[in-house]
Amino acid sequence: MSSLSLKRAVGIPNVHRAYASAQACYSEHGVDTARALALLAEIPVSLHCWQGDDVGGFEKVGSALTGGIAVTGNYPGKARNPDELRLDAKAAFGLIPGTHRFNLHASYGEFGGKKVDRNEVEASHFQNWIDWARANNLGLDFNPTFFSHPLSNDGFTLAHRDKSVRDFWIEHGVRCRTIGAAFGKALAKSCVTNFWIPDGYKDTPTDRVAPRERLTESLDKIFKKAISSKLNQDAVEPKLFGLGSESYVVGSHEFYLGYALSRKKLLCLDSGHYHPTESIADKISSVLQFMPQILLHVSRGVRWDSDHVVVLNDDLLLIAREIVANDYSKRVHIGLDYFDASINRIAAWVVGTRNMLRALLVGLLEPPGIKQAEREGDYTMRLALQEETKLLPAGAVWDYFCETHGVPVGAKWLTEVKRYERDVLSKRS
Ligand code: RNT
Ligand code: ZN
Repeated sequence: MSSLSLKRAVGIPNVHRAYASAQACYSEHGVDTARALALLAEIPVSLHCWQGDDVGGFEKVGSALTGGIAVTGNYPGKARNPDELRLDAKAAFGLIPGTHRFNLHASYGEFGGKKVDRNEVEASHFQNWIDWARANNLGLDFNPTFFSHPLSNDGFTLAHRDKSVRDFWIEHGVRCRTIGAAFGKALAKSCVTNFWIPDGYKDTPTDRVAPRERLTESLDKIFKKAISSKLNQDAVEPKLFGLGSESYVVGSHEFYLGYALSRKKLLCLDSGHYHPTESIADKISSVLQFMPQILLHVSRGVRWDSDHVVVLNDDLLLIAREIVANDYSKRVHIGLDYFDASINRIAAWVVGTRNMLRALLVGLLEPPGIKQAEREGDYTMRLALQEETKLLPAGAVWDYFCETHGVPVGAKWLTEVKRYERDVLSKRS
């Protein structure tokens, strides 16, 4: 159980009764619920800091979000400084069962009122985050910030035609890996540092090659220094398009697939970064044939890469199922990546993370008869069992997991969020 103070032991007899009955039911289907729960408790999810303040960061007040990503909504009470963000994140962690991680962007450093540019960031600017993570038993992940900056305003960073601009961003990348390694060392939990850049063209380019050559060269410079994977692991994140890069993205899927394979990096699969009917669930077992580990950015696109809060839909269930059914949980780092400013931001964290965990649980509770049917070529049986499984009492097992991990069962967590909103968030101007 996490040490986070908001977690408290609750004793609800109904939860135990319902669990006992669910346990018996799953057991008839050959599923050991206790084993599923033990495995679920071991899977960390990395909560993204940027849901807490609409991808704002703390470099300067009111800096515009650029890079072709967008947050919509104006719900009151967003975190205005690192202390508030930590308080909010802690409130969210207190409503989420298990031991997890927190994912920072470089723009969330603490610079003591001084102007520290991206090519000057260092681990000391994240000391408060390290101390907080240690105190709350959290691992930290990291991301260089290649957007919301004057030197990214024309849509290019590491692939920029101007060498001095590239050099600025290369230095940022180099420093961010060092910061990631410092996280890993301080917390004795390896950090995943994920590289996403916005570079691309709104309209049809003539030269698709040169920017990709420049990106390869820049990345190679960033990754030149070997860093122990015990401290830091690098990931690279492809994308299909962004706002303002509709026609050409330098770091496309094929670009980074090749880069990750040839340079032994983690590939980051973001569920919003593909064609709308293309699911990253199917990509997991494909790329893991050829690389040891990957990172996921679990998100939800609605009509486009809109980064809606993750809900328990088929997409999510499939992604989670692929991870647990194939025993990939040590090879797939699960991060969340969405940002909704139209609802309570703590609730957004809690809903998305609880859904991620619920989806993993549903995968862990899959009756072995389904695989068996497929092995025997009985696809009628496979389909029938897949459908029957959908209404097995996974909810009772989930409630029991929440209860035994000292977090609210069912929608009761919302009462805590409402109280926090009244006592804390509503006081923010
Ligand atoms: C953008 C990428 C990237 C960002 C974060 C904030 O399309 O998904 O991961 O969302 O870095
Ligand atoms: Zn992403």
